[in-house]
Amino acid sequence: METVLSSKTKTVVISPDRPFVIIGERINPTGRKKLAEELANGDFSRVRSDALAQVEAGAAVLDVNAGVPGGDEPAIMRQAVQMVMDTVDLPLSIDSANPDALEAGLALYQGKALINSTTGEDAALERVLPLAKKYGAAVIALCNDERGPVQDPQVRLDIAKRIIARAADHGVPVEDLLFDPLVMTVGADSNAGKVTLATMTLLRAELGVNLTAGASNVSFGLPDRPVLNAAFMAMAMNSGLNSAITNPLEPAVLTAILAGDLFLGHDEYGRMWIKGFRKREKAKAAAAVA
Ligand code: THG
Repeated sequence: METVLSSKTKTVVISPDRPFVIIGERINPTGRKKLAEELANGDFSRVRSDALAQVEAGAAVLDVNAGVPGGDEPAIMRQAVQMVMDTVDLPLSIDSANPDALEAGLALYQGKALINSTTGEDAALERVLPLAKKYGAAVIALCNDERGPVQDPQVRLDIAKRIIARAADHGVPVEDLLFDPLVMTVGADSNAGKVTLATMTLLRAELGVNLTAGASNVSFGLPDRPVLNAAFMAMAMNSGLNSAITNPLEPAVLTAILAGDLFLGHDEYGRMWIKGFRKREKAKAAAAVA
Protein backbone atom coordinates (compact mmCIF):
# COMPACT_ATOMS: atom_id res chain seq x y z
CA MET A 1 0.00 0.00 0.00
CA GLU A 2 1.65 3.21 -1.18
CA THR A 3 0.26 6.69 -0.65
CA VAL A 4 2.09 9.12 -2.90
CA LEU A 5 2.25 12.87 -2.26
CA SER A 6 4.25 15.39 -4.23
CA SER A 7 5.38 18.99 -4.54
CA LYS A 8 6.72 20.64 -7.68
CA THR A 9 9.79 18.40 -7.76
CA LYS A 10 9.67 16.10 -4.70
CA THR A 11 7.73 12.88 -4.15
CA VAL A 12 6.99 11.39 -0.73
CA VAL A 13 5.76 7.81 -0.41
CA ILE A 14 3.97 6.63 2.72
CA SER A 15 4.07 2.85 3.01
CA PRO A 16 4.40 0.18 5.73
CA ASP A 17 7.66 -0.87 4.07
CA ARG A 18 9.29 2.53 4.28
CA PRO A 19 10.59 4.91 6.93
CA PHE A 20 8.07 6.89 8.94
CA VAL A 21 6.88 10.14 7.37
CA ILE A 22 6.84 13.23 9.59
CA ILE A 23 4.18 15.80 8.75
CA GLY A 24 5.30 18.96 10.53
CA GLU A 25 2.50 20.27 12.77
CA ARG A 26 3.83 23.75 13.62
CA ILE A 27 2.07 25.91 11.02
CA ASN A 28 -1.10 25.94 13.09
CA PRO A 29 -2.35 28.95 15.11
CA THR A 30 -4.30 26.75 17.57
CA GLY A 31 -2.65 27.29 20.97
CA ARG A 32 -0.16 29.79 19.48
CA LYS A 33 -1.48 33.26 20.25
CA LYS A 34 1.35 35.16 18.63
CA LEU A 35 1.11 33.23 15.36
CA ALA A 36 -2.67 33.69 15.34
CA GLU A 37 -2.28 37.47 15.73
CA GLU A 38 0.35 37.66 13.01
CA LEU A 39 -1.75 35.65 10.54
CA ALA A 40 -4.79 37.84 11.21
CA ASN A 41 -2.59 40.90 10.50
CA GLY A 42 -1.17 39.49 7.25
CA ASP A 43 2.28 38.76 8.65
CA PHE A 44 3.45 35.38 7.33
CA SER A 45 7.11 35.62 8.38
CA ARG A 46 6.71 32.96 11.09
CA VAL A 47 5.11 30.62 8.55
CA ARG A 48 8.32 30.91 6.58
CA SER A 49 10.64 30.33 9.55
CA ASP A 50 8.52 27.44 10.86
CA ALA A 51 8.56 25.84 7.41
CA LEU A 52 12.34 26.09 7.14
CA ALA A 53 12.97 24.86 10.68
CA GLN A 54 10.71 21.82 10.34
CA VAL A 55 12.19 20.77 7.02
CA GLU A 56 15.71 21.15 8.42
CA ALA A 57 14.66 18.97 11.39
CA GLY A 58 13.33 16.17 9.20
CA ALA A 59 9.73 16.87 8.18
CA ALA A 60 8.90 15.34 4.78
CA VAL A 61 5.48 17.01 4.55
CA LEU A 62 4.16 20.18 6.19
CA ASP A 63 0.69 20.63 7.66
CA VAL A 64 -0.80 24.09 7.06
CA ASN A 65 -3.70 25.17 9.28
CA ALA A 66 -5.11 28.71 8.95
CA GLY A 67 -7.86 28.54 11.56
CA VAL A 68 -7.63 31.91 13.28
CA PRO A 69 -10.72 32.72 15.36
CA GLY A 70 -12.71 35.37 13.49
CA GLY A 71 -10.24 35.29 10.58
CA ASP A 72 -10.98 34.84 6.87
CA GLU A 73 -9.79 31.26 6.77
CA PRO A 74 -9.76 30.76 2.96
CA ALA A 75 -7.78 33.99 2.50
CA ILE A 76 -5.30 33.13 5.25
CA MET A 77 -4.93 29.58 3.91
CA ARG A 78 -4.17 30.91 0.43
CA GLN A 79 -1.44 33.20 1.73
CA ALA A 80 0.04 30.59 4.06
CA VAL A 81 0.18 27.93 1.31
CA GLN A 82 1.77 30.45 -1.07
CA MET A 83 4.37 31.40 1.54
CA VAL A 84 5.25 27.76 2.23
CA MET A 85 5.49 26.98 -1.51
CA ASP A 86 7.77 30.00 -1.99
CA THR A 87 9.98 28.83 0.89
CA VAL A 88 10.33 25.06 0.69
CA ASP A 89 9.76 22.35 -1.90
CA LEU A 90 7.79 19.52 -0.30
CA PRO A 91 4.24 18.19 -0.21
CA LEU A 92 1.66 19.98 1.93
CA SER A 93 -1.17 18.81 4.13
CA ILE A 94 -3.98 21.35 3.89
CA ASP A 95 -5.60 21.30 7.32
CA SER A 96 -9.13 22.63 7.75
CA ALA A 97 -12.65 21.53 8.59
CA ASN A 98 -13.86 24.28 6.24
CA PRO A 99 -14.21 23.06 2.61
CA ASP A 100 -13.77 26.61 1.27
CA ALA A 101 -10.43 26.89 3.06
CA LEU A 102 -9.41 23.45 1.75
CA GLU A 103 -10.26 24.46 -1.80
CA ALA A 104 -8.50 27.82 -1.45
CA GLY A 105 -5.28 25.97 -0.60
CA LEU A 106 -5.73 23.17 -3.14
CA ALA A 107 -6.49 25.52 -6.03
CA LEU A 108 -3.10 27.18 -5.90
CA TYR A 109 -0.98 24.30 -4.63
CA GLN A 110 1.33 22.83 -7.27
CA GLY A 111 1.61 19.11 -6.65
CA LYS A 112 -0.35 16.27 -5.10
CA ALA A 113 -1.45 17.59 -1.73
CA LEU A 114 -2.89 15.86 1.30
CA ILE A 115 -6.34 17.07 2.34
CA ASN A 116 -6.63 17.15 6.15
CA SER A 117 -9.36 15.92 6.52
CA THR A 118 -12.78 14.33 6.12
CA THR A 119 -14.74 12.50 8.78
CA GLY A 120 -17.08 9.62 8.01
CA GLU A 121 -20.07 11.98 8.16
CA ASP A 122 -22.08 12.05 4.93
CA ALA A 123 -21.97 15.83 4.70
CA ALA A 124 -18.16 15.88 5.05
CA LEU A 125 -17.64 13.02 2.58
CA GLU A 126 -19.88 14.66 0.00
CA ARG A 127 -17.90 17.90 0.20
CA VAL A 128 -14.35 16.61 0.60
CA LEU A 129 -14.21 13.56 -1.72
CA PRO A 130 -15.12 15.65 -4.81
CA LEU A 131 -12.29 18.03 -3.89
CA ALA A 132 -9.86 15.10 -3.70
CA LYS A 133 -11.02 13.93 -7.13
CA LYS A 134 -10.93 17.41 -8.67
CA TYR A 135 -7.42 18.23 -7.44
CA GLY A 136 -5.99 14.70 -7.50
CA ALA A 137 -5.21 14.96 -3.80
CA ALA A 138 -4.90 12.32 -1.10
CA VAL A 139 -7.14 12.60 1.96
CA ILE A 140 -6.86 11.98 5.69
CA ALA A 141 -9.95 10.10 6.86
CA LEU A 142 -10.85 10.56 10.51
CA CYS A 143 -12.48 7.48 12.04
CA ASN A 144 -15.47 9.32 13.48
CA ASP A 145 -18.91 10.28 12.19
CA GLU A 146 -22.24 11.79 13.31
CA ARG A 147 -21.82 10.06 16.68
CA GLY A 148 -18.56 11.93 17.41
CA PRO A 149 -15.54 9.93 18.66
CA VAL A 150 -16.63 6.47 19.84
CA GLN A 151 -14.31 4.73 22.31
CA ASP A 152 -14.48 1.39 20.51
CA PRO A 153 -11.85 0.27 17.94
CA GLN A 154 -14.41 -1.91 16.12
CA VAL A 155 -16.69 1.10 15.54
CA ARG A 156 -13.72 3.12 14.25
CA LEU A 157 -12.86 0.24 11.88
CA ASP A 158 -16.45 0.11 10.59
CA ILE A 159 -16.33 3.86 9.88
CA ALA A 160 -13.06 3.38 7.97
CA LYS A 161 -14.65 0.63 5.84
CA ARG A 162 -17.54 2.89 4.99
CA ILE A 163 -15.19 5.73 4.02
CA ILE A 164 -13.30 3.39 1.66
CA ALA A 165 -16.57 2.46 -0.07
CA ARG A 166 -17.71 6.07 -0.38
CA ALA A 167 -14.30 7.14 -1.67
CA ALA A 168 -14.47 4.42 -4.35
CA ASP A 169 -17.88 5.78 -5.41
CA HIS A 170 -16.16 9.13 -6.00
CA GLY A 171 -13.22 7.60 -7.86
CA VAL A 172 -10.77 8.07 -4.97
CA PRO A 173 -8.69 4.88 -4.51
CA VAL A 174 -7.83 3.48 -1.09
CA GLU A 175 -4.14 4.27 -1.72
CA ASP A 176 -5.10 7.94 -1.60
CA LEU A 177 -6.58 7.59 1.89
CA LEU A 178 -4.62 7.93 5.12
CA PHE A 179 -6.64 6.76 8.11
CA ASP A 180 -6.52 8.70 11.34
CA PRO A 181 -7.47 6.50 14.31
CA LEU A 182 -8.22 9.66 16.40
CA VAL A 183 -5.70 10.61 19.05
CA MET A 184 -7.19 12.23 22.14
CA THR A 185 -5.53 13.22 25.36
CA VAL A 186 -5.04 10.67 28.09
CA GLY A 187 -5.39 13.67 30.38
CA ALA A 188 -9.16 13.51 29.87
CA ASP A 189 -9.69 9.76 29.43
CA SER A 190 -7.10 7.29 30.64
CA ASN A 191 -8.30 4.71 28.10
CA ALA A 192 -7.79 7.05 25.13
CA GLY A 193 -4.27 5.80 24.37
CA LYS A 194 -5.26 2.15 24.53
CA VAL A 195 -8.28 2.61 22.26
CA THR A 196 -6.24 4.52 19.67
CA LEU A 197 -3.41 1.96 19.62
CA ALA A 198 -5.91 -0.90 19.27
CA THR A 199 -7.58 0.98 16.40
CA MET A 200 -4.24 1.30 14.60
CA THR A 201 -3.60 -2.44 14.91
CA LEU A 202 -7.10 -3.25 13.65
CA LEU A 203 -6.96 -0.85 10.69
CA ARG A 204 -3.61 -2.27 9.59
CA ALA A 205 -4.62 -5.92 10.07
CA GLU A 206 -8.11 -5.75 8.54
CA LEU A 207 -7.67 -3.13 5.82
CA GLY A 208 -3.91 -2.88 5.21
CA VAL A 209 -4.28 0.89 4.92
CA ASN A 210 -1.76 3.62 5.63
CA LEU A 211 -2.17 5.57 8.83
CA THR A 212 -1.54 9.04 10.18
CA ALA A 213 -2.44 10.81 13.43
CA GLY A 214 -2.24 14.08 15.31
CA ALA A 215 0.15 12.37 17.70
CA SER A 216 0.82 15.36 19.98
CA ASN A 217 -2.85 15.45 20.96
CA VAL A 218 -2.18 12.50 23.27
CA SER A 219 -0.57 14.68 25.94
CA PHE A 220 -2.70 17.86 25.93
CA GLY A 221 -3.09 19.22 29.45
CA LEU A 222 -0.35 17.09 31.00
CA PRO A 223 3.15 18.04 32.18
CA ASP A 224 6.32 16.83 30.44
CA ARG A 225 4.54 16.47 27.10
CA PRO A 226 7.60 15.68 24.93
CA VAL A 227 8.36 12.58 26.99
CA LEU A 228 4.78 11.35 26.66
CA ASN A 229 4.70 12.20 22.95
CA ALA A 230 7.94 10.28 22.35
CA ALA A 231 6.81 7.19 24.25
CA PHE A 232 3.46 7.23 22.48
CA MET A 233 5.15 7.57 19.12
CA ALA A 234 7.27 4.46 19.65
CA MET A 235 4.22 2.46 20.75
CA ALA A 236 2.13 3.80 17.86
CA MET A 237 4.80 2.87 15.31
CA ASN A 238 4.75 -0.66 16.64
CA SER A 239 0.96 -0.62 16.20
CA GLY A 240 1.37 0.33 12.54
CA LEU A 241 1.38 4.12 12.51
CA ASN A 242 3.52 5.04 9.50
CA SER A 243 3.15 8.81 9.41
CA ALA A 244 2.11 11.49 11.89
CA ILE A 245 1.37 15.16 12.21
CA THR A 246 3.91 15.98 14.87
CA ASN A 247 6.72 18.33 15.89
CA PRO A 248 10.15 17.33 14.51
CA LEU A 249 11.72 20.23 16.45
CA GLU A 250 11.09 18.26 19.63
CA PRO A 251 14.27 16.15 20.05
CA ALA A 252 12.59 13.43 22.12
CA VAL A 253 9.92 12.90 19.46
CA LEU A 254 12.40 12.92 16.61
CA THR A 255 14.73 10.42 18.28
CA ALA A 256 11.78 8.15 19.12
CA ILE A 257 10.83 8.11 15.44
CA LEU A 258 14.39 7.37 14.32
CA ALA A 259 14.66 4.61 16.93
CA GLY A 260 11.29 3.20 15.84
CA ASP A 261 12.43 3.06 12.22
CA LEU A 262 15.61 1.27 13.31
CA PHE A 263 13.75 -1.31 15.42
CA LEU A 264 11.14 -1.94 12.74
CA GLY A 265 13.73 -2.70 10.06
CA HIS A 266 13.30 0.56 8.16
CA ASP A 267 16.82 1.86 8.68
CA GLU A 268 19.42 -0.36 7.03
CA TYR A 269 22.76 -0.38 8.88
CA GLY A 270 21.34 2.29 11.19
CA ARG A 271 22.26 4.90 8.59
CA MET A 272 19.51 7.36 9.52
CA TRP A 273 20.09 6.82 13.25
CA ILE A 274 23.83 7.50 12.91
CA LYS A 275 23.21 10.51 10.69
CA GLY A 276 20.77 11.87 13.30
CA PHE A 277 23.32 11.28 16.05
CA ARG A 278 26.00 13.19 14.14
CA LYS A 279 23.58 16.03 13.51
CA ARG A 280 22.78 16.29 17.23
CA GLU A 281 26.49 16.20 18.15
CA LYS A 282 27.20 18.97 15.64
CA ALA A 283 24.36 21.09 17.01
CA LYS A 284 25.67 20.55 20.56
CA ALA A 285 29.18 21.61 19.53
CA ALA A 286 27.84 24.70 17.77
CA ALA A 287 25.77 25.63 20.84
CA ALA A 288 28.83 25.24 23.10
CA VAL A 289 30.85 27.67 20.96
CA ALA A 290 28.04 30.25 20.73
N1 THG B 1 -5.68 14.68 13.16
C1 THG B 1 -5.52 15.30 11.98
N2 THG B 1 -5.12 16.58 11.90
C2 THG B 1 -4.87 17.29 13.02
C3 THG B 1 -5.01 16.67 14.28
C4 THG B 1 -5.42 15.32 14.33
N3 THG B 1 -4.45 18.60 12.93
C5 THG B 1 -4.34 19.39 14.11
C6 THG B 1 -3.87 18.55 15.28
N4 THG B 1 -4.71 17.40 15.41
C7 THG B 1 -2.44 18.12 15.06
N5 THG B 1 -1.55 19.24 15.17
C8 THG B 1 -1.12 19.74 16.40
C9 THG B 1 -0.45 20.95 16.42
C10 THG B 1 0.01 21.48 17.62
C11 THG B 1 -0.22 20.77 18.79
C12 THG B 1 -0.87 19.57 18.79
C13 THG B 1 -1.33 19.04 17.58
C14 THG B 1 0.24 21.34 20.09
N6 THG B 1 0.58 22.64 20.13
C15 THG B 1 1.00 23.30 21.34
C16 THG B 1 -0.19 23.53 22.26
O1 THG B 1 -1.31 23.71 21.77
O2 THG B 1 0.03 23.54 23.47
C17 THG B 1 1.53 24.69 21.03
C18 THG B 1 2.91 24.63 20.51
C19 THG B 1 3.62 25.95 20.65
O3 THG B 1 3.33 26.73 21.54
O4 THG B 1 4.51 26.15 19.87
O5 THG B 1 0.26 20.66 21.10
O6 THG B 1 -5.59 14.72 15.41
N7 THG B 1 -5.78 14.61 10.87
